Amino acid sequence: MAAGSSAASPWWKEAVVYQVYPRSFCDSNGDGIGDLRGITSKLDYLQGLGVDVVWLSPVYQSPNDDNGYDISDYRAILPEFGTMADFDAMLAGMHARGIRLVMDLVVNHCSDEHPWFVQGRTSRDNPYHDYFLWGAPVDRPNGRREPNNWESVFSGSAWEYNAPTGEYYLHMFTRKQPDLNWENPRLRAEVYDLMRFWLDKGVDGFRMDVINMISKPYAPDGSLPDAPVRSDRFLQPAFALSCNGPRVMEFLREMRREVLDHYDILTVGECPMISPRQGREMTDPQTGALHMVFQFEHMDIDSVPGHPDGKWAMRPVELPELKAILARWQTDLHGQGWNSLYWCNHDQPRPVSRFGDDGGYRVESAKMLATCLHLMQGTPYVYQGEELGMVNVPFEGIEACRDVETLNFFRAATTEWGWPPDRALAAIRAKGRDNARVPMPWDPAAPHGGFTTATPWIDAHPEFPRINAASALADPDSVYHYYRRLIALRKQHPIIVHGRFDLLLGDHPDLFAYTRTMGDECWLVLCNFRGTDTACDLPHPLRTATGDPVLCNYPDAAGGVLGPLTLRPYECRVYRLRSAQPHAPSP
Ligand code: TEU
Ligand code: CA
Repeated sequence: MAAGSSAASPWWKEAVVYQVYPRSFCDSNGDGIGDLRGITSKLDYLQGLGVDVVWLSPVYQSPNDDNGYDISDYRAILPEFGTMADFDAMLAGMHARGIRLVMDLVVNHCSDEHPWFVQGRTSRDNPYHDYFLWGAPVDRPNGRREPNNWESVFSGSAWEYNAPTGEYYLHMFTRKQPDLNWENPRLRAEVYDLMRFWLDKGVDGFRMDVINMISKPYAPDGSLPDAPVRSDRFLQPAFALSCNGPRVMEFLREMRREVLDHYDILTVGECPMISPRQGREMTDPQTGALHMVFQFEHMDIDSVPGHPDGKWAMRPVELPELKAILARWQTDLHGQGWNSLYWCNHDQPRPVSRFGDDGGYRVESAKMLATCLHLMQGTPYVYQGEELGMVNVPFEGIEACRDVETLNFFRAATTEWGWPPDRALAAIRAKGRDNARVPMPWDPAAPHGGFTTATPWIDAHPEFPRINAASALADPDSVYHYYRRLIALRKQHPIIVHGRFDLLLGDHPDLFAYTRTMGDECWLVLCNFRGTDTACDLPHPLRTATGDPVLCNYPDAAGGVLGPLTLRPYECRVYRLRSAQPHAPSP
């Protein structure tokens, strides 16, 4: 367990978090579905990696319309995953190894099978009716009767008609995920109570699902206004409109007063569309609400901004834009808030395929991406399989996919947007969430990579004989052992946690270079994001500085005068400078 809390440096600033997607991590009972006992059986693997915290995606009772992000009982374990006793054993096993557990708190919405909704939808007088967001039908010339033109994040209308009360209910995600009404103090009290249930069991914090969506953008008359019209379709994207509403900070400060401040925990809010300024406000230790946020600016970098087809309208990644985004989050929060650091999670494609090279330089680019991320200031998150350098999946057809967002997109794109199926499938191979949800590969020689002895709920990655944990553990030069060394560095060198970040060569199209400075110590991080040799002409005075290599993803980096450097394909180098350099302003 990382060092205990202290005002100077609380444990969650020094920790590295590993995200487990339980459905795909390890199946212990041969039903093809990952489970809690499977996780417990792999705790030594996680301890060996050196991670301090596990973020566990939802394991609560759920009909699994959105793989557990649709909760029907917040205080019960989904039987497919095991029992509460299995959960308690897993938690005890983590704590015994010095690993903390952060649970996934999904309270922007619940399942339509939650008793709150089952009862609340029966009548407008039901005490649970006001736990949800309702809208009256509207008569329009085009025949559409939804209360407004909002499109769900998962395609289709964000409204579903409820016959018993003759009105529509809002669901920003699937129709089986009705949004909760946070304007209702009774609902908020229910949420705080369920949070205490898990914290009193010894859970060490929460990752809060789309938590900046809990305050809706009501108009003065109490209605939810139409989303801006961006195309000739009736439905218009409302994701941005429904994020960062007027009472988000008020609600979260109340949550902090009522619950969070009473426990020594880690809190991280998933906040799509949040800006660095809003991130600083959210994570300000005095006036904020959460320790850190998952921002999405770098995750939206290969999507066409404001396009009606959302993330599926893709554009190439421009490295200067990526660097500017990450650098801004570093500088805007330094000394005032705190960053999470991530390249992927269960919603994102594999970073090696997205930002590196999933061909000949897979290993080098996986190590380079890890170095670039983990040596910035913030709490790093490793998503299961990232430490193996896993790559996207060459899905052969839509029938190989399971994710509701993907299946809804494929249907909308091919039946309403006029996309040829092959174009939709190509987008799914690049950006689909199932890329990160195929089973963890444990064993090259076992069926399904050793994830299960049954048929898995989703096919194992075809590359598992080559890319798997057992092979990685046996290879000292594997991505796994590189992550292990990188994570260990964080524990040995305070500059990684506390040092100031300064971007170098901001306009360089191929290099991501920065320094970290703390007192008279200065580290230089150089990352080549290209599959070719790249000249690295450092700005004065760094060009005449001398440095000692701390870490490199090629075997032969040497120290000495840095001078003009050439970085090999996807090469990264970390130097500790022998004398602190007044930071050379990046051109
Ligand atoms: O994700 C919200 C969210 O922003 C994602 O919809 C993401 O932007 C998109 O899927 C990118 O492809 C959270 C959870 O992480 C996700 O798994 C859930 O499906 C969603 O909320 C609803 O709970
Ligand atoms: Ca199982």
